[in-house]
Amino acid sequence: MDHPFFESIEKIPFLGPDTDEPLAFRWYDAERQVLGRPMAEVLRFAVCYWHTFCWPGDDVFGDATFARPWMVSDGEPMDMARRKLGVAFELFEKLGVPFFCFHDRDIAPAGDSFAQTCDRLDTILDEAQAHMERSGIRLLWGTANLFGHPRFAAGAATNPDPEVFAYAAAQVKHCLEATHRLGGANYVLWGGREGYDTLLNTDLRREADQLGRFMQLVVEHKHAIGFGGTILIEPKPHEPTKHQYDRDVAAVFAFLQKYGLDKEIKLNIEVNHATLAGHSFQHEIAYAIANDIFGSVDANRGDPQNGWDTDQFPNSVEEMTLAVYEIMKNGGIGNGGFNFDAKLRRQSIDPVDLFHAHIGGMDTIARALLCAEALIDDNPLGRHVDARYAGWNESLGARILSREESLDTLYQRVRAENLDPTPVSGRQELLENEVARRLYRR
Ligand code: XUL
Ligand code: CO
Repeated sequence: MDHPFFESIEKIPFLGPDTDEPLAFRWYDAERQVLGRPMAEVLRFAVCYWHTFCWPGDDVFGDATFARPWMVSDGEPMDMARRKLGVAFELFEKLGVPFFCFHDRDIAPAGDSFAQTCDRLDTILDEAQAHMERSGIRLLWGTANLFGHPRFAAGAATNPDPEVFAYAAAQVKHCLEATHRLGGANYVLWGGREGYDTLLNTDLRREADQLGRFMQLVVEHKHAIGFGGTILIEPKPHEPTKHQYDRDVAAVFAFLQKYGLDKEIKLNIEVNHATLAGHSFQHEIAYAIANDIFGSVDANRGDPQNGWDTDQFPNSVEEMTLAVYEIMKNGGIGNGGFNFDAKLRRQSIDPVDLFHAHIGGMDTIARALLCAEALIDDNPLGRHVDARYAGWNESLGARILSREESLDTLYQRVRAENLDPTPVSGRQELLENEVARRLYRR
């Protein structure tokens, strides 16, 4: 059929910032050394199967707009999955991304029974594995779709019916093992419908315990099969449910601690989910790092005027720089990566639009990385922060933290020494200028 599908498109070259060629990278130069390593290794880009190959361009008001040959309505489902797989690897290879991600239902169709559904996934994943071996492209994460089928309408792990919990558990066991077989670096759990629509029919305490037990089962099984990757939860405040339990990084951290999982599970942080929760992306990254639960990134952004998950490709170097700075100054992306869990706009109907979208997203993040590198090398923010908190390394601060002081001794000291601390400037505007002058460096 369609091999190559993107017929007129060659492998995307790096041509540098001055090129007029639209199908080229201006900033993403896989080999360029940044922070002591090649950019490709520092960023670990991934393309997602879901939006890129499975979303047909429909919305609640209108039909599919993308004419993709693997989405024809009378097609045999396994043939369609194979077509999609071939085109997917063509895109990954032409973009030169090192990783991809999938939901089980994105990559292989459901069957008539649970057993057939599992067999179909295994069959397609065997073929995916052959593509991976041939191309060297690796799996950043796998995940199970526990939200699309009507059986999950009232949640998966948090469903009032334990049989739905059992079904979800069986699906995750199978998908986790498949991810392990493919050498996946992580396994993601996004609580698609783990939340509520109305408290009138919801037992919050019970649902939290169900979700806690579910996550414990996943972690126990990870260890039982020897999966060395990281289990990641992806927070989101709402959509599809009115209130999702994994609301934001702070909510997930509290949940993990309550169920004894904070050393076992880390977070996959999505830009659009952060902003929907009323946070900046930088905040969510920094909060996760500060609590040792940062794992990976879904780099898709929202629209500042829209209050829903628009899943757009990143295009703000400024927003990305601050988040990439947080990540890089704290040791980097580690086992995670920058995944584009992003959608084209519905009118972007041409196959080439998939390239424009990913090139723009990769260039935005690559450029942000260069700005972050300058902020790390020159260290204007770090120096200011160190100086700002210096008192905590010295006698009084150190004594407070090491429990040598009580309320009473502090009272005596303030009284005896007549302490009268002087306010100091936070220098916010200066620091904003320090960031601004390093943006858009070459
Ligand atoms: C949904 C979302 C998912 C997760 C994986 O908003 O982001 O694609 O990344 O299930
Ligand atoms: Co996501």
